[in-house]
Amino acid sequence: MAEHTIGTYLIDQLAAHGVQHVFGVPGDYVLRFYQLLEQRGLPIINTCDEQGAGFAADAYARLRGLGVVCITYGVGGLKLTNAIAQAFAERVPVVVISGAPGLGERRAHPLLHHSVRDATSQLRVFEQITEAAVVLDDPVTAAYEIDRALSAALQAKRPIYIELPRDMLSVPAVPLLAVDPVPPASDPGSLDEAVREAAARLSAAERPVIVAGVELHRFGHQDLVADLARRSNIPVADTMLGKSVIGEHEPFYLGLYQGAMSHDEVRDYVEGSDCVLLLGVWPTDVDLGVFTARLDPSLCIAACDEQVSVGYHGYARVRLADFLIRLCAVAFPPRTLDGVPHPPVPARTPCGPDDRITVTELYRQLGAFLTTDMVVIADPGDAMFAAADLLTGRNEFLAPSYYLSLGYAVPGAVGAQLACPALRPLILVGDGAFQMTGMELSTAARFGLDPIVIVLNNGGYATERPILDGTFNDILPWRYSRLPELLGAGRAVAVDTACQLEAALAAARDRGRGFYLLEIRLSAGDMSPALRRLTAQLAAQTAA
Ligand SMILES: Cc1ncc(C[n+]2csc(CCOP(=O)(O)OP(=O)(O)O)c2C)c(N)n1
Ligand SMILES: [Mg+2]
Repeated sequence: MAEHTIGTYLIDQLAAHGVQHVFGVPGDYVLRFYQLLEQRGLPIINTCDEQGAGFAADAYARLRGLGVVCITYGVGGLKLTNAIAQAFAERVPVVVISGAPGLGERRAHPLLHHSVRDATSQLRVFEQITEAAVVLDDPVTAAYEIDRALSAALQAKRPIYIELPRDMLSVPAVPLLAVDPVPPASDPGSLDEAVREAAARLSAAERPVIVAGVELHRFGHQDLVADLARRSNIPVADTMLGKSVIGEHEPFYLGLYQGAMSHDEVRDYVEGSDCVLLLGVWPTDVDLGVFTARLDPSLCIAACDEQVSVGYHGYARVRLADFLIRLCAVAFPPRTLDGVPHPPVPARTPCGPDDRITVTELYRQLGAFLTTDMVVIADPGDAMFAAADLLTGRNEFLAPSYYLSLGYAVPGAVGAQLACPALRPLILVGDGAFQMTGMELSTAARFGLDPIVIVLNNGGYATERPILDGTFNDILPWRYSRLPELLGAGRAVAVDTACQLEAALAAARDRGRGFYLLEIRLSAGDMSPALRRLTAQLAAQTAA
């Protein structure tokens, strides 16, 4: 085996896990590692800001299985914490590599730039928001620690933190032990019993339904759930966080379930079912329609990463994959999908040349515009909530719909297009969110990417106005469509009417000219019915 330094070992392990890009902003504690990354063929996508790099690495990981962000100490690392907290909350395996002061210089001069309290401050912050946090300060254990941390990220689908003191970069590494990446197996007895009881209930049910959740995506079980739906003819609803787990054009697709915020037909079907199979669903407030979901636990089968419950019976140590594989082999009684509702395709309302663009019309046109070579990336706000009705394909919708950090979509699109160059990003972003990280369009331009960017300009924080309004929900009205002039790249257009939108979307199909930004100038107070329903619930909660 060729001799490795700690730096080369780390880089080669990342490449071995399919990583082809690293996102970040350099600083003196990490510059030599950046040089080494380039020398070993891992290009660096340097973003305008570290948070942008974190979101880009997150989207890259959602599509490819692992993402990497590399930053300098303190000023860089601590700016990443929001993005990494989101990755932890939503189970996305992102590797954070932070350069750090060398061990030698720490001994000589404790007051080194970018330090906070002491040499462990940043490490302790990341321990809270990662699955494993390691410092490569010992040549004997460094390679082992790298393997152990990477294996933790891949198994738990959560971020990890690797701190690299700059004087350890070129120290020889000793690959000692292979870390066994085999995931814990299901308990055979528990698995048998869980499958038997679940299969009996699903077979006996008159109107069973599957609700597909986020873990199916994170653990790569999309084929299994589609297979189960096809074999059993049990219809499938998805959740906002699980949107993109299944193709929403499939014949067995019922619609998006979100408690009382769902369309009536979907809510009635799911809540009227006598056996609801919840696969990888997290009962978050957003996915349960701010806890308006009415699911009788005695009629539910819930399967997550490591346990299954059937009604009130719990089965420990049952892996979701094993449970699904076994369910796919069950001979269910024949059923048809007759009578199962399908999501309505919004009708085209004839519009005159001067008809003002509305959120409803925007999403109707986007529904007709979307093709299977696009990935929709939505920021929290009406951009994301209105997208509930947008039918997307498998792996073609990304949104942080649990942790809900604004500013995800533009940098996320940079990561997504680099992860899957065959997919063109369609970014849905509010004006407030755009003002947070929209400058990452500069990164998209620099690296030759061509997202379509839909900025919903509604004069500020529309999501918050129905909850509690004040001048704090206003923002400076930027001229978003002037951005190409500033960046010297891309195209943009301001859209006031439905007809202008049709023309702009037709022009957006033309590729090869960088990003295309559509500034959608909405009337004050215009919002999607989905957001109206959500904010009514949130307002009631805030007032309570
Ligand atoms: C980073 C971050 N800061 C603050 C919030 C709280 N917040 C939730 S929605 C919202 C308004 C978003 O405004 P905009 O992006 O314009 O979308 P709109 O609500 O207008 O659809 C804010 C500030 C958040 N979710 N994330
Ligand atoms: Mg807004």
